[in-house]
Amino acid sequence: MQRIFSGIQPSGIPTLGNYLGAIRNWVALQRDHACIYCVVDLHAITVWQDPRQLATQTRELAASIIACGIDPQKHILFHQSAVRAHAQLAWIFNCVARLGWLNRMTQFKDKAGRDRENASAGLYVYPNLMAADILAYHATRVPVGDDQRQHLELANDIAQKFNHDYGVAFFPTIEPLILGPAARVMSLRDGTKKMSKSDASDQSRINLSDGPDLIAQKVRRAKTDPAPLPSEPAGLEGRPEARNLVGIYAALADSTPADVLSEHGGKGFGAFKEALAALLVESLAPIAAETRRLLADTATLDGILRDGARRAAAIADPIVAEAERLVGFVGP
Ligand code: AQP
Repeated sequence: MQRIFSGIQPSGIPTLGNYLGAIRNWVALQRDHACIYCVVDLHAITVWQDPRQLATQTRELAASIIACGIDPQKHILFHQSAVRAHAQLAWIFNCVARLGWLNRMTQFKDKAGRDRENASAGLYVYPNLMAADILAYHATRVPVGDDQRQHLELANDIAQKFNHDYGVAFFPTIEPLILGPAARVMSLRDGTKKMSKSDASDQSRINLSDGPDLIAQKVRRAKTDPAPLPSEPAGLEGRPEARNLVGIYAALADSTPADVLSEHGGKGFGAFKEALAALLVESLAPIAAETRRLLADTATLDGILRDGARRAAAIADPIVAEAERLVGFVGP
C-alpha cells in the first residue's frame, strides 16, 4: 500500500481553502492508502506566531482535521514538533538543496513580499523542511492544493540530488496529488489571490469554525462583477471572482462548473450567493460542531496526538538514521 503524507500549518483557523484543497481529499484517500497527516507547527513559526496562540491553534487544527473525517486510530495524526526526525532530516536537506532552487520558489516571494530582507531564514528554507516531512516517511503520494506543486518539484530535486551525491537509491520519487475542481480556492475579496488563513481580512475567507450567519454574511459580501452568471465555463474567462464562487459550489456539490452553470447560468449573483451560502452551511456546520465537541476534552485530544507522534517516530526514526549513516555521521 502506498504511503501518503500531508500537513497543514497551525497558523490560524483552517479555511475552506484548506478543506477543499487538502483535508477533504485526505479523508477520501484513507480508504486505500496508509496515511500520515501532520499539524506542521515547525512550518508555522517561519512567520511570527504568538506562543499562547500557537498551542491553541495546534489543538484546534487537529480537532478540525478529525472532525472532517480523519480517523487517527486507523491512520496517523500528530504535530510535527513532537517527532524530531523532521528537523534532523531538514538540516541535511538544507545542505543538499541549492540556493538557486530556493530562489525560484514563488511562495517565498509572495510571503516575504517587499520586506524580503526582514523575512526569517526559516521561511526561505521552508521547502527543505517540507521535503524532509515527506521523505522521512518514504511517502510517495502527497495530496496538496495547487499552490504547493512547486514545493513538491523541489522535494523531488532534493531526493534525486541526495541519491546521486551519495550513490544510493534511498529516497523515492514523490507524486503530487492535486485533486478536485477547487484545488485552488481564492479570496472572497480578490479572486486573483489565494484564500489564506493568515490573510489580514477575515472577510476574505470562510473559516471552518464560522457559524451559519457569518458564512451567509461573508458570501453576500463576496466581491463579484455586475454581469449575470454565464451559462458555460468559457464565460468565466477574465472573471476570477465568478470563477471562484462557481468552483466552490461545484466542489461542495461534488459536481462540475459546467453543471453548476447549466443550473444557475443567466441568474444574477444574489440568488446564486444564497444557494452557495446554504450549501456551505450544510457542509460546514457539522464539522464546526464536532470540532467544538473534541476541543471540550483536550486531554483526550492530546492523547491522540501523542499516540500519533509515537507511531510516526517509529517509521521516521530508522529512515532518518539511515540517511545520517549514508551522509557519514558516526551516530549517537
Ligand atoms: N486557498 C487554497 N486553495 C486550495 N488549497 C489550499 N491550501 C491552502 N490554501 C488553499 C492547501 O492546504 C494545505 C495546507 O496548507 P498550509 O496551511 O500548510 O499552508 P498554506 O498553503 O500557506 O495555507 P494558508 O491557509 O495560506 O496558510 P497561511 O496563511 O499560514 O500561509 C496545502 O495542501 C495547501 O495546498
